[in-house]
Amino acid sequence: MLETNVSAYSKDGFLICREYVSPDTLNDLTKWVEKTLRLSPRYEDIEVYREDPLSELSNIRVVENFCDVNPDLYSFAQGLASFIAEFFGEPAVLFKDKINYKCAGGRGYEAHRDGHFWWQNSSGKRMPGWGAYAREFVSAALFLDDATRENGCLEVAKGMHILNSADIDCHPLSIEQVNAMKFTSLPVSAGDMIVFDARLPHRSGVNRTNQPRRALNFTYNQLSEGDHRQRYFKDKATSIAAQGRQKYYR
Ligand SMILES: O=C(O)CCC(=O)C(=O)O
Repeated sequence: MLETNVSAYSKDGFLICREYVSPDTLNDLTKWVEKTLRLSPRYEDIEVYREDPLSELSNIRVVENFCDVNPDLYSFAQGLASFIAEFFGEPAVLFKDKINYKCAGGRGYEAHRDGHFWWQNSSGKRMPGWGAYAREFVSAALFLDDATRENGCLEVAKGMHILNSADIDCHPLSIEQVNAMKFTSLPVSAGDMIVFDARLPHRSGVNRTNQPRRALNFTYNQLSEGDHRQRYFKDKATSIAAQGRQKYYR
């Protein structure tokens, strides 16, 4: 990868990789994602979050932890790790696998930094978001459909991934912080990928079209800080069991 891309990523907190996959690969990924959604009721480790967290009948919003039952998507994610390694400057390992299935009419996401929340471990101890596992995370959102302003493309606060003293620990963003930020919409085409620092504030709007806007999201940490994927999903399930599903754990 070009050095200029890595330095733009370091400065802005994100990088758009246009046409990251070929139309054939895009086709395969879309098929594998649809297969995962069909398979999900059969595997209790796959986490399915719905538009209405309290109704099993409402539309799927997010599906997580599917790589173990979908070897095709797992091997894609592992291949992507060597690309992501260039942003870390050292080997990367998969931390989290997620499908954002923004269905027609699907809700958006309020401004947030990924991994910035508190959760409870099995002993009831309050834990600091993703900081409990590693220091840095890079996420790749690979779009299976065009993402437009109308269907709720990603919006980012450019350059705001560099934390200052107001960004205490892993507290979620305050309303004052969000109001002081300028968000830029990032419309992209199917097959494009947005790589971003987990600390980059981002949000997205409602899908106001009659088609889903699907994206595959893979998050990585530096391999030198350990492989935490299994433990992360296990902890998350424990924390949800204790605190309920209404709260969304990114
Ligand atoms: O896919 C989107 O619209 C945004 C998703 C997001 O912000 C997240 O999953 O943290």
